Amino acid sequence: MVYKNLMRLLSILLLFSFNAAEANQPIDWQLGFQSAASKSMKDIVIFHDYMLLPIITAITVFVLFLVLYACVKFRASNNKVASQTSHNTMIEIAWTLVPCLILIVMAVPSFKVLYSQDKIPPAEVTVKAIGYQWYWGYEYPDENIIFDSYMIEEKDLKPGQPRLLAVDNEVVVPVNKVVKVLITANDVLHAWALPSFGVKRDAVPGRINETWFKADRTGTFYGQCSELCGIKHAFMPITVRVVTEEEYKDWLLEAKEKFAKEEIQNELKIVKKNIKGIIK
Ligand SMILES: [Cu+2]
Repeated sequence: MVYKNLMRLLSILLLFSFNAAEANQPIDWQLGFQSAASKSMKDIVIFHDYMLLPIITAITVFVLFLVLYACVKFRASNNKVASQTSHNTMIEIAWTLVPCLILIVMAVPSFKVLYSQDKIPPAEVTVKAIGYQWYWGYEYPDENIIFDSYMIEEKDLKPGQPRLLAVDNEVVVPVNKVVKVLITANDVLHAWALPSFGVKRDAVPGRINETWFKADRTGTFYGQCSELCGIKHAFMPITVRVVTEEEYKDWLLEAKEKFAKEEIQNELKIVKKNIKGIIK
């Protein structure tokens, strides 16, 4: 009976992890990571699956064994006279050194992954993300493009658009190109995070953080603000659409007209002038 239940639990767990591997967004009852779409994320998944998970499992099983062993071996009914042992130098050295060694073994690949994320290769596309309460603003500094990206309300969702994750204006980037993301905020702390790319950076007012990713497949990827930033923190999602080189060029042509930075700034100036005129 116990064996049957255990197998059932295992199969459910496996099912969840396969499901998660298919999606570029969180799914119901998900366990584990979202599917990796960049080398950084693949490194993180390998580090987690083949190093952290086995170590955690081994430690948990070992401690469980010790607890059970102590419960049975040293139970009161079997030990009428309690043992007076209070020290064992060998054991004390071992339980200090072994965890140290485990930490050192873990640290080496961990730093490797960390530094590979930190070192930004020459960027082919640069995107600036600015966190606002409660939406993201984007700029393509080299392309004279600027736009805001708001979450789509539940009642306005089209089929296929995930609730709380889809936005009106998506970030569009080409596949297999190094994208540098400059991240800042205009009011409070936010964080730009996209699980499939293994990217998460704080957006700090008055400071520009940077990160990068190189998406290795096309698709629409979803992330969320990951720093508690106020009442609508949960409603400022991030959507990145990874497209082919040609599609990206087409989008650029379109976006340069639709989101032209100078035009928007000129319009703002006109509005400001008009307001001043009205006030006068
Ligand atoms: Cu936020």
